[in-house]
Amino acid sequence: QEYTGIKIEITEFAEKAQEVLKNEKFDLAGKKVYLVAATLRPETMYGQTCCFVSPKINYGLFDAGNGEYYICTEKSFKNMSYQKISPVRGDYNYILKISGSTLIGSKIHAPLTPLEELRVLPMETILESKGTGVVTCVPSDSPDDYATTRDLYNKSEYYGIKQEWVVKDPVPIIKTEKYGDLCAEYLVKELKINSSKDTVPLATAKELAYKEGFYNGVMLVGKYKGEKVSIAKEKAKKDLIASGEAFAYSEPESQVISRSG
Ligand code: ZZB
Repeated sequence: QEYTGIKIEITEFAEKAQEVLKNEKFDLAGKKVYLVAATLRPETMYGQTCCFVSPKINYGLFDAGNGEYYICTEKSFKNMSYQKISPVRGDYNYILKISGSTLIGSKIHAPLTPLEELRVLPMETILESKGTGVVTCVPSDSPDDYATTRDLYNKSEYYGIKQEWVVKDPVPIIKTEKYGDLCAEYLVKELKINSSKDTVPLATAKELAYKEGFYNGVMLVGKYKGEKVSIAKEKAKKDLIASGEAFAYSEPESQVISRSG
């Protein structure tokens, strides 16, 4: 499974996270800290509206070299350390541990999205075993992200977040004949998905969205506007890697639980 690791810079840590850094004597001066989100859809980064972490996962903060630091699961950084992504091969000792729950509310800057300042928000269905444990939110084209965003907006108090942190409306970025320009919203409604916990119909929606987007989708925005998704995907990935905003990251097949989680 080859993912693109998207570097999402934390521009202001949530208060609880700041305390963790302080207690661990991690001084942010001169350093850049990124959440690394694993994606199979680099061409959709134009539609990011937040970054999800799991409130149940303990992440590590790792030295990625050149004053850059990554937040992701230990297992994913271990894989990275054997893929020339980190400074020392096979060295995956974390500098500190930080729980997803403390990161929620942090301000971030993500590549390609026109929305300047986004937030870190909770997603309870993130699998610790897959990718980096960090998921970038594209509610226009990912049914899981659409359903989670809707739950977060409608029950912000229950989730312990501020409603104004949630970008309510997805940004249209890809058009298909079948599902229009917001395929995730279309499919969530079509399959009558009520909550982000409806995992079975959400897995069906994800498969349908992947297929239709890849084979019949056309970009509505960005450098590859008007091009087919199947073509824009590789180009967008190359661009993000060339600009230093992303890297290729593979995961051994045996570590992947299932394609749809
Ligand atoms: C942005 C994005 C935009 C994604 C989209 C999908 C879609 P798969 O196919 O099962 O391997 N993801 C990554 N890591 C995790 C995790 N640990 N737990 C839960 N979800 C995770 O899934 C890969 C996709 O699942 C990744 O690509 C990521 O969301 C999410 F428009 O990144 B994606 C139709 C899907 N559309």
